[in-house]
Amino acid sequence: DASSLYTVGILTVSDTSSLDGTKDKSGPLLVNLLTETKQYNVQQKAIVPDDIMLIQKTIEYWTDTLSLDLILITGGTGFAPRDQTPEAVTPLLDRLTPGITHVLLSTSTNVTPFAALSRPVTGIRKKSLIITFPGSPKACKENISAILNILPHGLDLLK
Ligand code: MTE
Ligand code: CU1
Repeated sequence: DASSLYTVGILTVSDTSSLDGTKDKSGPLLVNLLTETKQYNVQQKAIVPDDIMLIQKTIEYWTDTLSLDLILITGGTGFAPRDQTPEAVTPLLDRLTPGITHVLLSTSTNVTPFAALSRPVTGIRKKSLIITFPGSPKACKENISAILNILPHGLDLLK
């Protein structure tokens, strides 16, 4: 039943998608990939522009008030001046999870050397695991595939 599923929030960070939600392909893709495992209940979905305060407000609500098990964030991890997802997420983390960050980067650079140009941040705030992905659907699919097997055990340890 739904109460045994891990609760999830999916946050898309993109100036473009925040103005026109139909432009967001990565958020819905992540929802589908998680839902089809039948282990996750995506309770929250949101799109915000590349704005540190709006990113942080959303994460704080999902962690501190809703206590979601898992928060996936897509977009804003690159080098462009507006890419500031890592800077928004990092100060909110109680504990870093460098092993997950390592898996994201090592598997991704096997696919494309350009993966070195994303700046993933992963960690724990209160009881929530927070993971950032790049903005493209391709990168999101590669990243979630790389950690899907280890996620449930990690989430169980957080309870
Ligand atoms: N990671 C994976 N797994 N696959 C990819 O195709 N693209 C890279 C990188 N990470 C990519 C990837 C490229 S080309 C860039 S510029 C950054 O992610 C973009 O990150 P952003 O969309 O969060 O700004
Ligand atoms: Cu790129």
